[in-house]
Amino acid sequence: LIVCSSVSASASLSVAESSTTQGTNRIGSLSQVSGVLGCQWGDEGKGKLVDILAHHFDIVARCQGGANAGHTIYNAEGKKFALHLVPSGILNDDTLCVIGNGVVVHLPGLFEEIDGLESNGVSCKGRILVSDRAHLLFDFHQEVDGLRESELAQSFIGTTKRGIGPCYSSKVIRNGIRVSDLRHMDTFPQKLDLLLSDAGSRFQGFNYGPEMLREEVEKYKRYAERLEPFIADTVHVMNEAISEKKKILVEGGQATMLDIDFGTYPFVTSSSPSAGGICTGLGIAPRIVGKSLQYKSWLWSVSNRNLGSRGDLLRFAGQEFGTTTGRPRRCGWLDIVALKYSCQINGFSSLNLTKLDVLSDLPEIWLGVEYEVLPGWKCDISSIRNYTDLPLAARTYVERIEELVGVPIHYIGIGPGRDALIVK
Ligand code: 2SA
Ligand code: GDP
Ligand code: MG
Repeated sequence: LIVCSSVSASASLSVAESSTTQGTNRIGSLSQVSGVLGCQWGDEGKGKLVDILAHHFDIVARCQGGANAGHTIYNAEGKKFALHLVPSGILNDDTLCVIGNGVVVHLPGLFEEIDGLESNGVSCKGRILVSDRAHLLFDFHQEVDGLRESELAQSFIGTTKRGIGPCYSSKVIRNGIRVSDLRHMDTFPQKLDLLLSDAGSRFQGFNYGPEMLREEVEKYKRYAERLEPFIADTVHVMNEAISEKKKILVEGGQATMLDIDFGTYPFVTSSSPSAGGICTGLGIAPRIVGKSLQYKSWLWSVSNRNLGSRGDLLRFAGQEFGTTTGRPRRCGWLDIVALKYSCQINGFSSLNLTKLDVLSDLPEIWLGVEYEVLPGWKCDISSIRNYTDLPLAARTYVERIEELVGVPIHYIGIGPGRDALIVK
């Protein structure tokens, strides 16, 4: 683990840096390879922290998942951006954004995202690399995702229908098509034919014929040309960067409790959003991977289970609607047992407690450990930037979580904007 020794001041960090000397040191002590990973069921506000921290890193990389992720960030003028495949470092001009080998890439979606960024004045040229080993997620994977959910009827997973499971299935049964295959258009049609006929034989409702194959191949010939300048051997890029002492920030999609191995199976995604995914999804050795951080102030997830009126209250206060699908997110009190489990799996060295501001109107705040109840603070905290200026009840809540979990909280979110962060 290599720790960087100095940090330059930045516009995006002006609040954090002016808050306390300790705050500045916290940012300065981020290790050479750091990760922002979700501790629970996703949408903790990872994108916001990645955008804020990006200034201190040379590379921001995604290692898993695909466009099922939705990361909401705001630029210095308060303009909102919703990212799905492009890493949340893109608003910081000096950051190189890498989409690693562990990501599943839907090219129409990626190009749409890039076009949207460019039309809003964010230059992407030469700033995004896509791994030649990443798997291509086709429109048909999305269709199959929907068909599979319908087949499951009452037991459906509640996927984002972005084709994630079917694409990782193709990868694992080894008939998937990778980005590097776009460089071999002579064999591409045959590979796609195999993939489509596999889906056709599996799903009755999947209509596939030679016309569809022809159209898809033509489309991908154009995509191959457009993608060429973005394609790279990112494993080499990452390891070269490490040997040159450059700094890498890994942005997780989803979260540990949605991990295919460690999550609430089968209601999980099909990748590894926990720390292990950094190594497998980018080709970085475990000994290099340093700190991982991220947390939010209450437990929730996007799902179909009814949580009753308290969940609704938290959801509306926190504007908890999926960034990708717009679905209402399931909200509930902070689950310390799940959080401890997540800390164990990931070995987090510090936590980012987001959305403390959303609890501000509540008379009391529950903690999911024998349902401990703490007093609320009942006042607006969104303009506070120094930890010591928070009301005593808010500090008690933060410190009790640290005590229960045994990991320090170094970042506290008190609003969605770039400046709404307390560095403790
Ligand atoms: P999938 O689509 O195959 O990955 O779905 C499998 C399960 O994983 C959950 N999942 C998510 N839960 C919360 N947030 C997610 N990302 C989007 C965002 C959510 C959105 O970041 O805003 O817009 O709805 C996400 N992605 C996957 C999903 O609910 C299934 O339980
Ligand atoms: P991610 O998937 O973990 O990157 O999270 P999303 O961006 O999908 O969802 C988090 C939502 O909470 C977004 O709408 C953010 O703008 C918002 N958000 C992040 N941090 C805070 C915070 O500290 N306070 C409030 N009120 N909103 C926040
Ligand atoms: Mg999200």
